[in-house]
Amino acid sequence: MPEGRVIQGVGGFYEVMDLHSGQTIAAVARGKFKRMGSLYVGDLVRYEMVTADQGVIEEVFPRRIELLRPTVSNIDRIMIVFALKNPDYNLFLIDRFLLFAETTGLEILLVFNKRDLVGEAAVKKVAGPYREIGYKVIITSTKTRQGKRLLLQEIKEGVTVLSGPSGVGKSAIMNMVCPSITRETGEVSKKIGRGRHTTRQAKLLSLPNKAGFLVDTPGFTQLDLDFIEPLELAGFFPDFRPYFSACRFPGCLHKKEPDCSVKDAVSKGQILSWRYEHYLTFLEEAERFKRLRTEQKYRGRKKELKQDERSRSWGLRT
Ligand SMILES: Nc1nc2c(ncn2[C@@H]2O[C@H](COP(=O)(O)OP(=O)(O)OP(=O)(O)O)[C@@H](O)[C@H]2O)c(=O)[nH]1
Ligand SMILES: [Mg+2]
Ligand SMILES: [Zn+2]
Repeated sequence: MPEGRVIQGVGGFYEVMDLHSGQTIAAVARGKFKRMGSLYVGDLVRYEMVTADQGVIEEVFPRRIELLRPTVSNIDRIMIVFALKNPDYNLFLIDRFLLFAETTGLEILLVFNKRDLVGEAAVKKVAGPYREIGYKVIITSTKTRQGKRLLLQEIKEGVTVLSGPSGVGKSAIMNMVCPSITRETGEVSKKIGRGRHTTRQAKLLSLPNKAGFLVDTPGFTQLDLDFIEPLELAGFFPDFRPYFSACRFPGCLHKKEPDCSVKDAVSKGQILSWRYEHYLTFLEEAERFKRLRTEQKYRGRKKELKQDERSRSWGLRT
């Protein structure tokens, strides 16, 4: 039975790309998957053709990883996009996106776009520290097409999720690397007949080589740190990792503890002080959620309290 990847799904109709030929077909799901939401974009499936141009999805392979907002499965890489200018980047927000990306364990690509709007010094100022930490950084401009080849090289295989604040150029970057976007959207619309309602759904866009896929998403901006254990937080800062094993206390949170080698590295300039300050802010947030979790009444009213906590933390974050 042929195998494919779900590219898009709207109201029980799916677009599936055959893993072997790269051809896309329209398909419906077998009874057991009919319930909305039981198939994800990104799912790897077995299907059968029932007519010349209509398939039926018979089986779904186990998912490697699921992203829930929006629902996408089997992601390989997270690409975080910020603009060098207009809108100006914000180091705290970059670190927050990086933190969420780190918790997934996926490969991370950091892209600074709108290179045409700034000089060399401005690029170095932000790209330098992140490269030093060890992140893969690519500088792009969709106006001059700078960085296009390097970027394509990095994303040529697997599924890449684009994430980043509004207005940084995510859609422009997708257009730059996938010039066929509009054509593909047109094809999908014809096949499943509901094209105009698809824009808010997650959708995989295939690169010209049909081996790499992109998903546009507003990303993690509204996520809370409620799933991160305070003690695990420092592990998501690759620049802290060389130091913690030398802290005096095994449960060191690198906050006020004596003989903390992370704090020591900060004072010697081996860890950037703003990275450490952001860590402390995230730590506070993670600790607040941990306290909430341990409060008994939190269990019964998990949702309401989360909502409440979210509105309070907005105020603190600015
Ligand atoms: N100067 C310059 N402008 C760019 C570049 N890339 C994108 N833009 C412009 O920035 C604006 C926002 O680009 P989008 O691609 O819509 O940004 P986005 O990240 O998709 O935004 P959302 O969809 O709101 O999340 C548009 O006016 C683009 O023309 C670039 O490299 N240089
Ligand atoms: Mg966009
Ligand atoms: Zn420590």
